[in-house]
Amino acid sequence: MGEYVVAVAGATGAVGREMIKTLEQRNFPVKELKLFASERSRGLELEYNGERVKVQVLKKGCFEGVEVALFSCGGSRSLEFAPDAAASGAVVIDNSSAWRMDPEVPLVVPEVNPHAVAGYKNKGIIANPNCSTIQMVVPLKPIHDFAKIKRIIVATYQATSGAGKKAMDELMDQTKALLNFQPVKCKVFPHQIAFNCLPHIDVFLENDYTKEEMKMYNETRKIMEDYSILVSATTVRVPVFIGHSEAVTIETEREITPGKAKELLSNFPGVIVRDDPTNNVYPLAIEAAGRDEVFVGRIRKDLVFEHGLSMWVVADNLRKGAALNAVQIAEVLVREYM
Ligand code: NAP
Ligand code: 3JN
Repeated sequence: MGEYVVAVAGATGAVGREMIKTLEQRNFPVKELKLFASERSRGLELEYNGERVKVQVLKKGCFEGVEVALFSCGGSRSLEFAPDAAASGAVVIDNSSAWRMDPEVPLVVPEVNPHAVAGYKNKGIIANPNCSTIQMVVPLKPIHDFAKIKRIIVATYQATSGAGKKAMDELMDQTKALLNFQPVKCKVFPHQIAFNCLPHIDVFLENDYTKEEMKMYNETRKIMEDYSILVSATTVRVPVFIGHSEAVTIETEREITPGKAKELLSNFPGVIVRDDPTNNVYPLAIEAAGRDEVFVGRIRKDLVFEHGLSMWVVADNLRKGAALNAVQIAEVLVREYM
């Protein structure tokens, strides 16, 4: 395998920094690493493999010579700069929602639909799904293949890091303020997040769901390549720094017992089953933080659907939910196609 000129756009953000760490930890074949962010970060240096790399300003033409470009600098920048990077010859792996539902852009979770990477040839862009969708479809894939999922009802418990670095700071600042009997300031979230839960992630849409909830609906169907699957999601921000948790209930066409689901999940790449409730063993955000796998537990027969299962799914939203999944896509790309 060769080595590649790799760029990270949005390198200074919560996800961008995790991307740099992930490239290093997974020994991605990097010939040269270029880092881009906004004017605010001009001149800043970030560490990669023991070396200091200068952050440059993202601008048209900056991707000349880049072969793989990992984007994590927001949807409007992706819309503006991804076509430019692709035109310069880079394959863009974009972490925003900007390109996810474009029929010509593949939306990939490597454990689920790695073959879709081939679609990068259309526009030179591959989309990385939303974090809540990624961690849900990984364990649902083997169950879908065995029993065909008809409906999914999911409630999420999403960490503040999903909303970026400033959102994590807000949770920290509010927690400190409240423990010192001081008033709190709300800048990132519309209400106090410390010691609270907000059933509101991204904007509200005409159907009264949020955009985050509709991402789970639309993206799940595209990744699973099955538009008959229905998804009802309630996405909730909770006062956790890292690690999204999800209560997932599914209805399947064929019966699947909890035992069979555990067997399938135990053998599926990227999944760890933690399911021994009598000994208080189930997935926890604090244990998933910093880990690559999706953790699944509380697997039980659902009491509502004739063929139904309920489970608790936890993953590090910055790693499997964002940076790691993007780097895994890049690994498939260079291994199979470049
Ligand atoms: P963040 O911590 O706020 O970081 C934002 C990054 O974008 C920073 O590097 C910032 O650079 C850069 N940026 C902002 N405006 C820019 C501009 N005008 N030109 C160039 N760079 C600019 O946010 P984050 O949590 O890392 O998320 C970044 C993006 O990733 C999000 O907007 C979202 O699209 C995507 N995301 C996806 C998932 C997922 O579910 N897969 C999860 C989280 C985020 P400066 O430091 O210079 O401002
Ligand atoms: O809030 C979370 O936990 C995940 C957030 C993801 C996110 C944040 C800002 C913009 C996205 C995303 O990836 O769906 C976007 C976006 O729409 O690009």
